Amino acid sequence: MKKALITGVTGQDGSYLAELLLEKGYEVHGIKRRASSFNTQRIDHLYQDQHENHVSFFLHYGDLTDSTNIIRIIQEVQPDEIYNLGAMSHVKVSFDSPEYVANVDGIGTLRVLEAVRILGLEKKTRIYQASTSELYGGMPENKNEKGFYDENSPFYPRSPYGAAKIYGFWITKNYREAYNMFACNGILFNHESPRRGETFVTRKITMAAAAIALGRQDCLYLGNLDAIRDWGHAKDYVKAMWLILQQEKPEDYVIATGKTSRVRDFVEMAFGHVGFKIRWEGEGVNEVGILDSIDEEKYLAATGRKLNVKGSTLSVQEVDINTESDSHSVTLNQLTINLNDVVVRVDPEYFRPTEVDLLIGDPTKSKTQLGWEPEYDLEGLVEDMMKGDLTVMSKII
Ligand code: NDP
Ligand code: GDR
Repeated sequence: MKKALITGVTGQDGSYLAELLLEKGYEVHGIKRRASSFNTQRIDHLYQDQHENHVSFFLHYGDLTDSTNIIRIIQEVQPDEIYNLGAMSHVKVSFDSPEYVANVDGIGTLRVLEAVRILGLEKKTRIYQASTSELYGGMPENKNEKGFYDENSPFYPRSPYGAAKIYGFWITKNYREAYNMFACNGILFNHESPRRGETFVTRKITMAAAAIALGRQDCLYLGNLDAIRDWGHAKDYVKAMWLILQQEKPEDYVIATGKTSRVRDFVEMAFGHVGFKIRWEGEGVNEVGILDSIDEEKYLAATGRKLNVKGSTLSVQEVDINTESDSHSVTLNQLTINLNDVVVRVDPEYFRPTEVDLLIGDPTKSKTQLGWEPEYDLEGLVEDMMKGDLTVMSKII
């Protein structure tokens, strides 16, 4: 039975990767941070009672800022594969805590590599480093002749996060060359899912579209509507991580879809899932997204609720039956949504001091060498996220 250690196991990718490796018959160990409230929601379904026989999923308390802890866990586990996914991964937040990001995302990578070397596991343990398209910084002149970023494109990070991750990238490559370690970078472009952190733009949009459609929120505030990203599904991307460590030779790979969309396109698709058509008006910080029309059949199919239309007011009647109180109360909620209401506004608070305008990756090497093929396209991704968030929002009263 192969053993894998995942840093960042409680995050979006860590949870999908743990599922994948358990399915493949691995013994999976994950590092979680001590927090004052629960932070294991994404992996709770994988929990196994440690007193049972044949346990294959283990969690260890730890932190990438703590070398002794990293060394001890790696010594204890003796992993065949380490996936270093732990990071402060929010680009905008990295401008607020640049030193911390350098410590976790940059030096944290060194701590993992150095632990493997100190413990003499260079020949045994393969290491995957979660590198990122943020390394390219969206510099137009650095794209290849086909107009994509690939494994040979120069880097130009545009945030403390990107600057920390570039150290992680190079130190991984250096340990591979200096000590003959099987250490690889996956340069992954944006990937999302129903488990995506709630402050990343896609999840923020799908949560708000679901909440607005159910009458639980009035308006979504966003930053740069014209940022362009290459969005894939996290479930597909963790498969690439695994494939990278199964190759004969350690190499770096770009993982991307090769297709782009703007933030505003994602907004239109998410609202489109519930039958809402958005009309954009105004310019710059004054631009707004207005609810232009509603396709009632799509709304019914997505939400299971029927709209009552009266002029430009659409209402949904909901019945909440509260069986927890002694009186078993029944409440009728009248939710109203008005056509021509502003449902999206720009808030400059979400602008970044330096922005990455456009990212598009060239997946040729990963498709030909790894045989990697994503299953989800953008429509499938949006559908999966909207279904997830409509379920979540339907439960909130
Ligand atoms: P998440 O933000 O969802 O998860 C990050 C994980 O790192 C969480 O488990 C978090 O723990 C953990 N973590 C944070 N700080 C520390 C620390 N000091 N010590 C140990 N663990 C820590 O990120 P994703 O799952 O989306 O991304 C996984 C990795 O891939 C990250 O390194 C990210 O930078 C990188 N990446 C992500 C891309 C994407 O589009 N998703 C694209 C390219 C790269 P906790 O739950 O306690 O906060
Ligand atoms: P990104 O993802 O910075 O690409 O980093 P994010 O979803 O945060 O932003 C994507 C783009 O959308 C614009 N944007 C907004 N972003 C957020 N978060 N909130 C908003 O309200 C908003 N409005 C517009 C941003 O300006 C940006 O251009 C993600 C992370 O997962 C990194 O860890 C990873 O390395 C990269 O993807 C690849």
